[in-house]
Amino acid sequence: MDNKAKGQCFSTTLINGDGILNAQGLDKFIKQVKLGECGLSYAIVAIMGPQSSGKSTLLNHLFKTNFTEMDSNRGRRQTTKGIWMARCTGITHCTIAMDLEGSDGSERGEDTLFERQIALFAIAVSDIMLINIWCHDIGREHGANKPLLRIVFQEMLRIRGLRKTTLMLVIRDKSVTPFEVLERDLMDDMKKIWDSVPKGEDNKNIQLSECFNVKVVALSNYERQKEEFGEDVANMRESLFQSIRLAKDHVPGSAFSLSAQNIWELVKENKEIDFPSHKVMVATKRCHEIAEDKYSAFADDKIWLRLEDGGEYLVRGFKEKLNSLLKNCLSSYDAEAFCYDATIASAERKELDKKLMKFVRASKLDELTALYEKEKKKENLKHNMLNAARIVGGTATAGAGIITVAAASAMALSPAGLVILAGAGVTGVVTGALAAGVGVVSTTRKVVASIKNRIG
Ligand SMILES: Nc1nc2c(ncn2[C@@H]2O[C@H](COP(=O)(O)OP(=O)(O)O)[C@@H](O)[C@H]2O)c(=O)[nH]1
Ligand SMILES: [Mg+2]
Repeated sequence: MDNKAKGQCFSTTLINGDGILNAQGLDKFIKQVKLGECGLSYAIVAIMGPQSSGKSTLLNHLFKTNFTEMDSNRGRRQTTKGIWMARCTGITHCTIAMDLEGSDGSERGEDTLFERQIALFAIAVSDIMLINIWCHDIGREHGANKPLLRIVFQEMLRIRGLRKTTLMLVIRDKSVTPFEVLERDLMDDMKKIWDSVPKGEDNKNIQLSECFNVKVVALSNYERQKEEFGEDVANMRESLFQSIRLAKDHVPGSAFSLSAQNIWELVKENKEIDFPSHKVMVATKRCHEIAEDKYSAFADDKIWLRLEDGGEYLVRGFKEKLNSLLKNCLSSYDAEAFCYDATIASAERKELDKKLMKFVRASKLDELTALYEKEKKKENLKHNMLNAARIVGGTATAGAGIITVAAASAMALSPAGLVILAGAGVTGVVTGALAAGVGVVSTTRKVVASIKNRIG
């Protein structure tokens, strides 16, 4: 694999060998692969199977990932601990591969708890599960695939309301036995295991086909038949593409981190995973977070801050600018929240809209009121001076013109707490500095009225 492709995989530990989920690494990974921007258009593919059965090798060949493969010269020791993940680079559709710790590694002895936990987690978060099965194990009473499939079925049945997951059984080191025969024998094995798994009252009659879309593929031996292996992998990739493209019934990409962390917590605490309520929890939390982000972005927006500053900028198309800022804020919320539950997303949108209105009202109108009052004081001062001059001299002259103050300006408090000008009127010929002062006041008055119009 070239270095560029390697760099683009961003492979990272998701859950380490001690069962700790790497939340920081996960968030970083999600940013790097831009999963948050994918909405529902992405797929998670996980692989399980015996240790050293070529899981990492297969993922790397399928998706140009860079998972660590065992070096056969150094003995068949466990290489992948816990769960690793990487972005698949050999495919346009956003696809994340998860490489799981081998299912029969001698390092953990007889203890299958961790194996069960990572299996349950992988089933809950992934769209497609690949399961490595040694060809020579098919049909054998004590084949290595049996305990693994049993675990997968048992754990699957513990999830309430789970969407159907694609289960692709990958026969490794296929023999000369025709594929149809291998497939039939494997399906028979599966059926026996499924029937023997305790299902509880709720799931008593549930069929394997109701939980999984089962597919079977067979691959040549990677070490001895490299060329055939390559061809088989290419065919497998084609068949996977279809399932990858159809995968949609999962949480949106921007909720993947939250969802994975919550599921892993439930798994570790041995609590039930109820998929529909999990989705509601995720939608509620994420829509709220998105709304908070958009709200802060609005308050920090450069244009908004310039509007808030007032000044010359304020008086030029204030209403249009404010409207377009508010519209952008809500549409950028919609762009992120559209893939969540519609009722939850729209309730949160209403809250955001209300909050924005409150914010604009509180900050902007106070500012404008203060500006207005400042200008008003200036005007009053001039007015008083002119009035005094009129009293003294009958008619006051200022510069080139004659000024007549027809009515004193009055202030009134509207129900919304907004100071508005009531019955103000300045008539006459105004010149010089006085003209500028009155101009600002009247423009400010118009702006206040227009905002009031928009948000009142
Ligand atoms: N027999 C066989 N060996 C394989 C195959 N694919 C990979 N290997 C070898 O098996 C060893 C373990 O491979 P690795 O991908 O690390 O296995 P993992 O532990 O399942 O991830 C390596 O030496 C690989 O070269 C295969 O299809 N058949
Ligand atoms: Mg591996």
